[in-house]
Amino acid sequence: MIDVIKEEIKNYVLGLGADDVGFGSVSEYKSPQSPAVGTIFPEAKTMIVIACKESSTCESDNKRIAMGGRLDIMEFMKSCNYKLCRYLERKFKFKAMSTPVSYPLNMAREAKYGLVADFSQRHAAYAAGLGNWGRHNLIIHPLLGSRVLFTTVLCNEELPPDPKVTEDLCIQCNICVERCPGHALDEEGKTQEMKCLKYSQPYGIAGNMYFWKKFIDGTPDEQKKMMSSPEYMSLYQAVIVGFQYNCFNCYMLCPVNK
Ligand code: B12
Ligand code: SF4
Ligand code: SF4
Repeated sequence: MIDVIKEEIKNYVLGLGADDVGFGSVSEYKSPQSPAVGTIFPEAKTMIVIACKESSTCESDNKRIAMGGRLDIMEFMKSCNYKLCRYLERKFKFKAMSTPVSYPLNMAREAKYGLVADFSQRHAAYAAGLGNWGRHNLIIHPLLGSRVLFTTVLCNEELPPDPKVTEDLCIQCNICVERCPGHALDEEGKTQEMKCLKYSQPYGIAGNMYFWKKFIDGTPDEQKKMMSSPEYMSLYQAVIVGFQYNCFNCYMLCPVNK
């Protein structure tokens, strides 16, 4: 019976248009930095992880267009989360909670000011058999490759987990390392976040702080100029729209099942 329910859920998620779905046991979620799942949802037993392949929009040299594609996929995944939660609650009377694809993030010092998520989608994807880590510290899906995002719905029912992907999917071509403009991947097994952020989010929090520090130190004339600069307008746009990614290289250039 439980296998039939799992199959029904799987078909429902694929019917929404997602590329893949995996089931993982909460006891197999082993994120070294994010808090325990029990602090989010004490009765959680199963992680239903959704995988969606990003379209070729991320290849555009026009980074606003590339980012628009990212916003499309995030909207879509958020809608999958909500629909799946309601489906589980309505149809099976499970209790379900969704986790963010990206933000909101914990901006406290212990979460490195937004660098450690309340729920790590990569560790969930690994536990749910949707892939394993490549040299770029991202999850490579066996069929969808690296260019894929994950999001998770937690539920209080024990559903049989899918087997983990154990084979090494990374072909060690080193493209991700060589094409990282910030040299953020030079050290194996670790992304140097600040080096990545400088290139991937020039109008993120660090750019914002840098701008305002310069503003505070400026003369009234300099301040006036700064208020009408493209930097200020871009920071304003980022505040309205959310993070604006300016680099997708490691994610988009990985040749595995591109
Ligand atoms: C904060 C964050 C960032 C930060 C910090 C990155 C980081 N070091 O984790 C910054 C802004 C730098 C960033 C950059 C990017 N991010 Co980001 N990010 C997140 C976010 C919101 C939280 C990640 C987190 O909690 N990190 C802290 C913890 C988990 O990291 P950790 O414990 O140190 O884990 C490391 C080790 O486990 C290590 N590791 C390496 N090898 C191995 C092997 C094994 C066996 C194990 C167990 C672990 C392991 O990998 C991890 C990273 O260093 C997630 C969404 C989410 N909620 O999960 C997206 C997420 C990780 N980002 C994603 C993407 C795509 C990107 C970018 C490509 C940006 C872009 N343009 O899209 C770059 C890629 C950078 C890179 N190569 O690492 C995707 C990755 C999808 C995938 N295929 O794996 C995610 C999962 C979003 C999503 N919902 O799909 N990101
Ligand atoms: S997103 Fe860009 S800057 Fe960040 S690690 Fe990947 S290639 Fe480097
Ligand atoms: S680009 Fe090459 S080295 Fe980097 S993760 Fe992909 S296969 Fe591995």
